[in-house]
Amino acid sequence: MSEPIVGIVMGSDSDWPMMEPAAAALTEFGVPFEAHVVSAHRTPRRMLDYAESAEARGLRVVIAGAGGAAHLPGMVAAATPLPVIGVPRPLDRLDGMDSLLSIVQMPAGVPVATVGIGGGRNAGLLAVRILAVADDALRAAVGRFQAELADSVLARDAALQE
Ligand code: RP5
Repeated sequence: MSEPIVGIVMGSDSDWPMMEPAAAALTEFGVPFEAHVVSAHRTPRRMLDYAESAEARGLRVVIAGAGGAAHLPGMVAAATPLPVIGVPRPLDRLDGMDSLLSIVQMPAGVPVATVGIGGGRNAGLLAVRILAVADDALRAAVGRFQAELADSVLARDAALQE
């Protein structure tokens, strides 16, 4: 397998069901990735080591998912020049609004591209699009994916007419 160019990190292994669709999207497009548990609160030094070494290790995009006081995406973005995509996890309380606001409302200068609550798949697809900016073959694959998506909607509409 090729060296990973996308890093998926999550605050807990309990986040994996939300993050697995991100991994699945990357796999669909043949993008090599790694996935690790890296907690901003429980393993802060590990988080900094991960973020600070990410670029030199060959990563080009980081996808970070967390719930509650979800500081992981923002703190990773603070410690790497790579684009960071944040995925807010809905926990039992507050329906993920706390996670969303913790991730999306970043101070100017430290951007996190935040997807919707529980939006693991879109995070993976957004990472693919970011990589596709400098990769013609990947951009063509994104175009085919979009055409298939449109076809599937038309097919469902046609089924409704039967
Ligand atoms: C966050 O706390 C994690 O990202 C997770 O979403 C949440 C709960 O973690 P666990 O208590 O399930 O390990 O840091």
